[in-house]
Amino acid sequence: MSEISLFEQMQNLISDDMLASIQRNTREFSRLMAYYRCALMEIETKFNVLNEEFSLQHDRNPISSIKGRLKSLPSIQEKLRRKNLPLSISSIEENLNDVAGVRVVCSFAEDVTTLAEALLKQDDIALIERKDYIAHPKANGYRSLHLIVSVPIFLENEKRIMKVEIQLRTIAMDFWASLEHQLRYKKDFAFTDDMARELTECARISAELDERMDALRKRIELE
Ligand code: 0O2
Repeated sequence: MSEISLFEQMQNLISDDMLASIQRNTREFSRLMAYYRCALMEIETKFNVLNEEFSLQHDRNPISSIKGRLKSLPSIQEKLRRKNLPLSISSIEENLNDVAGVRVVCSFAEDVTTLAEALLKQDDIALIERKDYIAHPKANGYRSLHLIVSVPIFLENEKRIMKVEIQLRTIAMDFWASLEHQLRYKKDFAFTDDMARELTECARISAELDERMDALRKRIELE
């Protein structure tokens, strides 16, 4: 008896119409992700340019690292389901603000504000939403400045406006958020209240560290 591959078995089960629809959606999804990748490149370049200019003027880099990421298909599906939104290509574009995300880790707390203001002044950038978790940290101590912006990308025959989520934070804020994320998602482990309190206390210490480092920077720059 000849062996039949899993793909052939699926093809036998799925109607031609359904197969064509899956292929069409896959193509459209890949195209949308390519547009988001272009938007990430635009935003990353803008921050690289600001970093370059700032380092010429002030003799130091305000940005420690810039990292872009695209949300994975399972995370997109999970978020749409959780929010009771339709699972479609147009729904992704209309309803999700964080398919493309850029994390900008800054040296000092003041750099976060300076960079955010410099970006928002640019005439091709529009601010959609601002969440200031630095002025108003989350209950667990999480701090970062989140901006949802729109940015144009220029394709061969069209201009598209894409949404990007930008998270700006200091090295200390990033250190806390990365470790908190690792601990929170540790498999088969329930966080106790005591551990949550300890993490919030660590966030307070990291905020104090930022304040002291910023004060030190100001003293050095005034000398
Ligand atoms: P990933 O993979 O990091 O992107 P919304 O998009 O507004 O519907 P939400 O949750 O209100 O959803 O957005 P918010 O508060 O702006 O936070 C979104 C992102 O901020 C999260 O992305 C995290 O990256 C980060 N974040 C928010 N709160 C915390 C926190 O308490 N700890 C840490 N470590 N990070 C946080 P996702 O969705 O988790 O995924």
